[in-house]
Amino acid sequence: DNGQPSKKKPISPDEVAKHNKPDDCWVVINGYVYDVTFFIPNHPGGEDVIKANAGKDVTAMFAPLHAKGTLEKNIPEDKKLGPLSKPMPKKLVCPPYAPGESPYEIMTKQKLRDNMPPLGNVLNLYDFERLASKILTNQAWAYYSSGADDEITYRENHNAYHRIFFKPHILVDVEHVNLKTTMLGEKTDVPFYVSATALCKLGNPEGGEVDIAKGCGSTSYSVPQMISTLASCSLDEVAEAKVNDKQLQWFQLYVNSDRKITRNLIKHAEELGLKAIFVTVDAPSLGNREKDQKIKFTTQSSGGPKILQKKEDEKKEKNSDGASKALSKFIDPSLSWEDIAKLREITKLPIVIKGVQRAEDAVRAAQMGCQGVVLSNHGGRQLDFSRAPIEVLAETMPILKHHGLDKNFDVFVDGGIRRGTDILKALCLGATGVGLGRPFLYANSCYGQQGVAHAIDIITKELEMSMRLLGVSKIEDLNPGFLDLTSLHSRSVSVARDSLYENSYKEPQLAKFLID
Ligand code: FMN
Repeated sequence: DNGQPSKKKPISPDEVAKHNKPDDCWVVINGYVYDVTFFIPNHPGGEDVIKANAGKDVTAMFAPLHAKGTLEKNIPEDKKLGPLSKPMPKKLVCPPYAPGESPYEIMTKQKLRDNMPPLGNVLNLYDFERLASKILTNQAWAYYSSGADDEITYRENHNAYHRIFFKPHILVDVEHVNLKTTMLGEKTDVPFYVSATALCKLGNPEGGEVDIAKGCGSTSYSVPQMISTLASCSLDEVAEAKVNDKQLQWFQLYVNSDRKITRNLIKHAEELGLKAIFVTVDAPSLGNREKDQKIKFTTQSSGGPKILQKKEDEKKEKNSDGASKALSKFIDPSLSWEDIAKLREITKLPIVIKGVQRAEDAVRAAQMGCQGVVLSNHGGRQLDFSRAPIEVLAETMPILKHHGLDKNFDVFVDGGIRRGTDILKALCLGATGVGLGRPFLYANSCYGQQGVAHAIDIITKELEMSMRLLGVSKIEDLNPGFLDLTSLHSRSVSVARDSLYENSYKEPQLAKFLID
């Protein structure tokens, strides 16, 4: 269904094929013909990709990157030309966008996709990551996995958890462990949520964020989902995909330079029953993600590798950006605390500032009436050498307490959380809840809704077991006294090697494909 009215006359493939020039450019999307000539200079993904595919059916390239409704919003009526009378010939149908990949690589990845291990073989969140690294397109893998610059923060986010150890209590009745808690005034079954990640359709072209919504509501605990401004499904689609009424959804807001657009987005999120606005403030300019930039949003006609031959080609290449940059041009770099105060006035929904990296800013957010903060560095994708959020949490909670702001103010953390013990450490330090980004992207890319549900099961079971072993049966009983924080700030500690131990130790293996 292309969503377009059918009163216009059908157009033949031959006619479409004639309009194949930059100054006369028609394309077919979902069986409907559009004249996109006027839009070429404004296309956020760059001009080249449209110009190179003039006169073709571009559905397979378009779908993973654009939410439903994108065409309705951006193409005026007179440029919606009419339905296609019959399918375009094969040579004028673009393959899915896979820059830099040979047909052999594409085929190999498809073969692996057809031989995914049963979900029961996936025991931890790293298994999803390894499988995803083998089957995702180069573009999706680069976009999802990249961190900024040398990826020091990306790795530090997780490594910092390794510098905290537990001090368990023994002989506590832990027969029943309760993971229920409250986030932003709403009851939740578990103290974690799926954090906002853009472009979920890059990895799961059919389901995207909709499959995450279904996965979040289909286990015995329902898990909150934060939906990105840059989601590849529309907000309506994701909201509709909720499985049950108690399922929480939140809206992640990138503030647009055009505030009218931002106001409309917030209003729409309210109408759809989303329960909070998370304003992301750590991306006034996009971080330097080099893996992502190397795979550019550029011309691709055959699905084969792109080889630059001439100087002119290099010049053209300059205009195109990596996926992140291409999508984020609208984000307002002038955003300031005054804007947050204005946002406070236009919605009654809780406002949470996402991307706080020092205690003073958490205090300021609390003082100006925000309901919470996410201590986050965007999964290591923005300023390299930002500190790990868990370290910032340990610094922030005592300061909030000192100002009497630790009650009725929610402090979330995200970045590098991969194990139940990571969550437990954050909860001991006073976090209300934690967000996971990439693990759910990978689970969704490999197995869709079932993968998301399985990831939830894995992390919930890990958390429950770790709590039991720590000697705690409910979240409110957790406190920093359970942790040995001696090494938290020691970013590198030199210890003597234990060669007997190391040589006899066998590394655990990640999940294998059936044809490994
Ligand atoms: N954060 C946002 O606020 N908005 C986004 O659109 C967004 N897109 C992301 C896309 C990708 C591929 C990734 C990996 C992260 C994105 N984030 C975004 C950051 C996540 O919300 C979260 O802060 C981060 O992924 C947490 O780190 P983790 O991936 O190690 O769990």
